[in-house]
Amino acid sequence: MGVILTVAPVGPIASKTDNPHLPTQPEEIAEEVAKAFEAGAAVAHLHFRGLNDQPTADLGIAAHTIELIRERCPILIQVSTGVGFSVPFADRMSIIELQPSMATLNPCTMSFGSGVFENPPEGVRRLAHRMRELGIKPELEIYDSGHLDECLRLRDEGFIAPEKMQFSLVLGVRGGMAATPENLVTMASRLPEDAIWQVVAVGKENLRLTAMALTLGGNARAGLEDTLYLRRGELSKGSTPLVERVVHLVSDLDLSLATVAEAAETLNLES
Ligand code: KMH
Ligand code: ZN
Repeated sequence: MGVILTVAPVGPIASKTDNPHLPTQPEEIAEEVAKAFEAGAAVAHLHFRGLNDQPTADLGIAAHTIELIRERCPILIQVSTGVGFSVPFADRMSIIELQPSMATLNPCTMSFGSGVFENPPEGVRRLAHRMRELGIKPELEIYDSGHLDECLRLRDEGFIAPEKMQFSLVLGVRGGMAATPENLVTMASRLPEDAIWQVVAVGKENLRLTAMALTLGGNARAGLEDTLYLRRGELSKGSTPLVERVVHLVSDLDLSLATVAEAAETLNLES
C-alpha cells in the first residue's frame, strides 16, 4: 500500500505577510495544488480565502477554486470544515454541500493558539450525520488524546462509519498535544487497527515527525498550512518544496507513493 501524500497549501491563520508565497486566491491555490499533484500528491486539503485574504466558507469561492483545480488535475479533494476560527459553525458546515470526496471533522472545542476553535458536541454530530448522508469521508482531526475517544464515541453512536476511519494526528498546536515523538507513538498505537492515518506536525518539528510517521506506517501531509519554513530561517517558496521533500523521504525510506486511484481505493471513497 503506497503512502497517501496530501498537500495543504493554505490554512486558516497565516497570511502573505508571514510568507509571501502563501496562495490565497482561487487561481493561486489551483496552481499550487497542480504543482503538488505533479510532484506526487494524491489529495488536496483546502481552505479558502476571500478577496481580503481572510478565511471564508463562501460556496462560490470554494466551488470556483475546486473547478480550477479540476481543470488542471484529478487530485482528490478534501475540504476543511475548520475553515477559520472567526467563521460561524453553521457557515463552516455548509461547505460540505459541495460534496467533496472528503472533509475534515474536528471533534472538540479547544483553545487554538490565541483563538478558540468552536466545535460543540451537537454541531459536530449534525456535521458528521450530514457527511455520512452525503457519502463524504471524514478526516478526523485529533489535537489531544481525548479527541480520539470522542471520535470513537461518534463511531459507536453511528455518526461515523466504523471501517477504515481516517485520522490526522495533529501535533504542535498551542492548546493541543506537543509535537513530540512520544505523543505520536502513543496516539498511533491507540488508533483502531484498520485506521488510515497521517501526522500533521505543525511548526519546526514538521519534518522529523513526518519522517517518524512514515516509519510507523502512516501517510503524510505537506504544505504551508503546517509549516511556513523549509528549514530554520528559510521560508518555503510555496508548498511544492515541502511536498518534494516528503517525496524524497518516501523514496529514501524505500516506500512508494499512492496514485490518486490507489488512494481512493485505500480510503474507501464513495465519490
Ligand atoms: N491547521 C489545522 C491544524 C481543519 O482543517 O479542519 C487546523 C485546521 C482544521 O485548519
Ligand atoms: Zn486545515
